[in-house]
Amino acid sequence: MTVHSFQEHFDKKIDGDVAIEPRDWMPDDYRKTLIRQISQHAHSEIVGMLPEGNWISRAPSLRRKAVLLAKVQDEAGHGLYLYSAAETLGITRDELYEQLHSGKAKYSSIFNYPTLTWADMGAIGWLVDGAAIMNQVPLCRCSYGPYARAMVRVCKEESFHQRQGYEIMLTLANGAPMQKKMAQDALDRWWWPSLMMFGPPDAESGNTEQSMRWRIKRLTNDELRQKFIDVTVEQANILGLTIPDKDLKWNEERGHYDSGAINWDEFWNVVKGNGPCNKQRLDTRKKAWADGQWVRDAAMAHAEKRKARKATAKAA
Ligand code: BYC
Repeated sequence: MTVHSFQEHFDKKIDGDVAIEPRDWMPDDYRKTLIRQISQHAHSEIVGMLPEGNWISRAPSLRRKAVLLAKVQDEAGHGLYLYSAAETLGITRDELYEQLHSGKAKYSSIFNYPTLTWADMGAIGWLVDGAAIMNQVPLCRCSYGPYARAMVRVCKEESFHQRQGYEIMLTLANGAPMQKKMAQDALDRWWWPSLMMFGPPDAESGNTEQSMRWRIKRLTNDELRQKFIDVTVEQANILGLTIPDKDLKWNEERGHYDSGAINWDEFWNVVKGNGPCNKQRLDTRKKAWADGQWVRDAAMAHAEKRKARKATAKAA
């Protein structure tokens, strides 16, 4: 087959919604885009463990601690599926970690904000995992098979995470005035960064158009953001909390909520590494990697020894 006919075959599969699998021919740019998106997604899961991990030892009850611990462990699992999916595209795990540690690879802006109170665990589950689900459900139909399949399980777990966050918010919002105040304060701090998670507006998104054509992305950044706003406003009403946007208003004609302007300068500043916790998050990841060196060395030594023992036994 010529490159031209490989391309034609690939295009046909994309147009016919047939999954692309690791051994199939694919254009270089498709491969690169997938490595970029899947690895950023994997890094986000792993870095995303840090703001919540910060509260495991301070959870207000044994039940809350067990639930939060399970959630944070799930995020590690998501990172591992996603790193494995990225590896099927011909990049190694070491290269992926190197890109994270050197600052070359991005991870979600949301995880560069601090978790100041227990209510932040509620707000993260409700809003951050809620936004993640909105973004990831369409990714279950992504054209790349391994990524789409990983997303199915990730989404099931994220929906448990979203509920646990909402339940924390519900408890606080119906608790003492001080607890309700904490919940409102968390919503005030996490609302806008959650909207930024969906990425820049469509007009400024360099990757959306091509990713939609390749059926990697099924909905645009703005479409997903709007869907998230529409469902979340109703959830805030049930909590009796106020979304910190004075321009938020139901638009009968559009059948959607209109909302105020997002501070995109803040978003790009965080993406460029200047958010409140960027340095702390990366330093923590790099330290964890360095501290784990002896484990990797021991595992390699063990594997070498086994290999040598097997070779001796075979020779005997
Ligand atoms: N933060 O052209 P665009 C989770 C970058 S983890 C930082 O629209 P694209 C969870 C973007 O990479 C949630 N950077 O890009 C874990 C691009 O730069 P490059 C993570 C961002 O890829 C633990 C540039 O801006 N979810 O759920 O078409 C606990 C222009 O953007 C961000 C995923 O990763 C951002 N928010 O669309 C709880 C989902 N947004 O790469 C929860 C998978 C944009 O050209 N990823 N940028 O240098 C996606 O769906 C897409 O990659 C995005 C961006 C919608 C995020």
